[in-house]
Amino acid sequence: MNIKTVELETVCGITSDLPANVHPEVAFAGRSNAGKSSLINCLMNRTKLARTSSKPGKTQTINYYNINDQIYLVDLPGYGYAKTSRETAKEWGRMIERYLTSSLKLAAVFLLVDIRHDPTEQDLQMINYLAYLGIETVVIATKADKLKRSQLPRTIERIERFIGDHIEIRDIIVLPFSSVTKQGREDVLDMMDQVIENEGQ
Ligand SMILES: Nc1nc2c(ncn2[C@@H]2O[C@H](COP(=O)(O)OP(=O)(O)O)[C@@H](O)[C@H]2O)c(=O)[nH]1
Ligand SMILES: [Mg+2]
Repeated sequence: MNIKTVELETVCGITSDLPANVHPEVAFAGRSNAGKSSLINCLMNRTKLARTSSKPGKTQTINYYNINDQIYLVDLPGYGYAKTSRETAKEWGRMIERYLTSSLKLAAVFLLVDIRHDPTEQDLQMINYLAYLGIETVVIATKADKLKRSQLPRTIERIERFIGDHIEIRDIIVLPFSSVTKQGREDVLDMMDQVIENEGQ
């Protein structure tokens, strides 16, 4: 898809009502520091749309970006930040749960993991929960530029196997991505196109 217009249309805090959007939504989730803000900026061809940070755990809102008046890119708060208090973590859980269970227009979730590490316990829980809710899920392995190209296929396979070994999910797709080289950018945009197309049927 071609990005013509992007507008941060809605920002939801812990107690805000979620918007009743007419366009389909794709949501991006993952642990803090996985590279979510960088990926969103890369997809949108902006440098400072979503705030990137070396200090994780800041964003505690759900941000809705309206793209071309066709689809919403939904930026979910990152989880798993070590310094987050238990209370904040609980609030985060409730917020995500509310989003995932009540968003009528949610079409797919992209779950980001750092390609250099095995998915965490929380990543696995998230994948399991999404499967339980019947939400289409694609795992994005970020920071692919940190590996040698020759290591990529093996690493992607390893992550797929790791997920398969830990939870009973069939055919989970793991897509390599880099916001530095833009590898995987077209793949994600194509999947968003597919969501728009399916919506029109
Ligand atoms: N080399 C490399 N670094 C990345 C990539 N994506 C994110 N980073 C770095 O990882 C850190 C966290 O990125 P950020 O997008 O803020 O992660 P978020 O917390 O998930 O939103 C920052 O220092 C980024 O520069 C990538 O594709 N390649
Ligand atoms: Mg971020």
